[in-house]
Amino acid sequence: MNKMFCFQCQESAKNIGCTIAGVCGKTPEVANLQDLLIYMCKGISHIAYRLNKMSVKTDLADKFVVDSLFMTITNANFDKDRFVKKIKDSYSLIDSLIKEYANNGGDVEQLSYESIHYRENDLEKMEEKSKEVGVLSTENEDIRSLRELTIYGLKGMAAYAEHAHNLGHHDNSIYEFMHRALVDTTDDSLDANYLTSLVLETGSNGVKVMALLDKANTSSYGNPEITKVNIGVKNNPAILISGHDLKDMEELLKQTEGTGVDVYTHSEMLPANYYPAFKKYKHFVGNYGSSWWRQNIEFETFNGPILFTTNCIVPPKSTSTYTDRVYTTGSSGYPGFIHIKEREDGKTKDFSQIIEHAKRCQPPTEIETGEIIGGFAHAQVFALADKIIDAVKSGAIKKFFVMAGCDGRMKGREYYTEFANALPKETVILTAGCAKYRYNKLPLGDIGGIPRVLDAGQCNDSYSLAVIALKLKEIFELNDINELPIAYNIAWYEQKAVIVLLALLSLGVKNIHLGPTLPAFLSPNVANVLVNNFGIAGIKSVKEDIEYFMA
Ligand code: FSO
Ligand code: SF4
Repeated sequence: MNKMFCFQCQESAKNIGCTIAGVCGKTPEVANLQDLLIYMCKGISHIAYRLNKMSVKTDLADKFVVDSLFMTITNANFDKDRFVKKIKDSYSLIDSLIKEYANNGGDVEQLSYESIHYRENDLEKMEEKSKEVGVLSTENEDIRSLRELTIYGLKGMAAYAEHAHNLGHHDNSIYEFMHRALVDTTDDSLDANYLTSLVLETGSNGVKVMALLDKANTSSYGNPEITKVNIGVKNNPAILISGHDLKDMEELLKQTEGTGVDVYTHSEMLPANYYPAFKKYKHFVGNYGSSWWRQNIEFETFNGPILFTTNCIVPPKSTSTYTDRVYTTGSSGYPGFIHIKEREDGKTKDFSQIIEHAKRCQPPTEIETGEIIGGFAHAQVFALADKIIDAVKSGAIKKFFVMAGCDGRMKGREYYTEFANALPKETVILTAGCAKYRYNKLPLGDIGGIPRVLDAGQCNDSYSLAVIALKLKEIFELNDINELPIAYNIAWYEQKAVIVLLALLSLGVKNIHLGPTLPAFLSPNVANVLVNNFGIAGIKSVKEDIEYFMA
């Protein structure tokens, strides 16, 4: 008997599913509570969807579902207590939604989805229930595959919607879609054809949410610009900030100014260095270390406190000495790490505890020196458009390789470093997400001043890469985005990469190669649909793939 079942990320055990404990470190208890929380969200969405159809706004339900989906993303939250609380909070939210539905003339008898009436507080019973309602409760493997593919896309959407929300940017149509899609995943009358179109619709809503977040980020902090980011250290105590939330970044920089405490980014927060609004802070030193999975090593030598604003958290080892220096905020959490509370209406988060902690710590130990270059989001690339177009026309650039997505600890990911190294000199890598750490420190040079690795930013900034592709299509007067000299060799890990992939598919991008392994949640039939209709493929050897792409 399985203790749990999860197959949402690229590390899922044997590429089938984690059944004893998560390869990520998630305990069966937490995995099961996550399943139960998703089940509660489906109930909430059943009511919110009906209210939305009556043109009634459902702000609390929207926020609840977005937070919950985000909390269940791989490596975001390992804290059992937070899930128990969230599940119990759903009961009162559902009660108020039922009331509102009745007040608007809705027929409460119609609210038959089971979780709407679930009110258990006993932990053991909650765990038992979770086993009935998890992923495997859908028996048909193709329907299960399409439902989960939709839900993982929604999880990615939720992450980006939450960051946009934190910056005051909303789009109700996105929340409405999320409610409807969750309801659709519970409807046994919907067949594989319908669910396939739902998957694509999830992709087009993914484009929408990434555009919203792009607007939120750039209107708040300016357009990312070409930046040389210091990877060495200074001699002051410091805070390391990781994850993706730029509002947290802003508030931390403001609160640390003038305190003698420096700030460094880790992993996916590196692109914060590219924003004009953050570059002005003298105590914002640069980036420390590399991608998320190296944190067990890099946090040791950082010496100061670390703030997680989102995933990816790696459980500390029993020998780790940094455990008491780690803080989480937002959707992230880990038992034993201190959690910084949410903003109260109109106020900022209070990071004073971390700042005081930093003052008691040694400055970071230097692990490398030098600079990395980034900041090639759409506005910056458009500013260089003439140069790039000339290089393409003269043959100096023969092909662009979109190598966005995620990094991970699997040995097979060395492929991406080898691939980048082996690419012909007339190629340029367009990257976003933590995947970049596999090649952003390689001496790959430039083509007439254009670096051979152009980093657009975080995984959500894959949107920038799509905008760039669409612009090139227009400039070269092509009918089809697939006629561009762009190849897609994408590394995936968790559910934000799923929404990025679905977004690209919805934009008509074909022949995306996905590695290091294809998702375990794709049933053979669903994988075939993706192969036949979109040319999705896995990766082979570096040599074979380069020959294929350059042919
Ligand atoms: Fe990476 Fe983790 Fe940004 Fe993900 S740090 S793996 S796709 O959370 O979100 O790229
Ligand atoms: Fe396994 Fe990934 Fe799920 Fe963790 S998130 S339990 S590694 S499939």
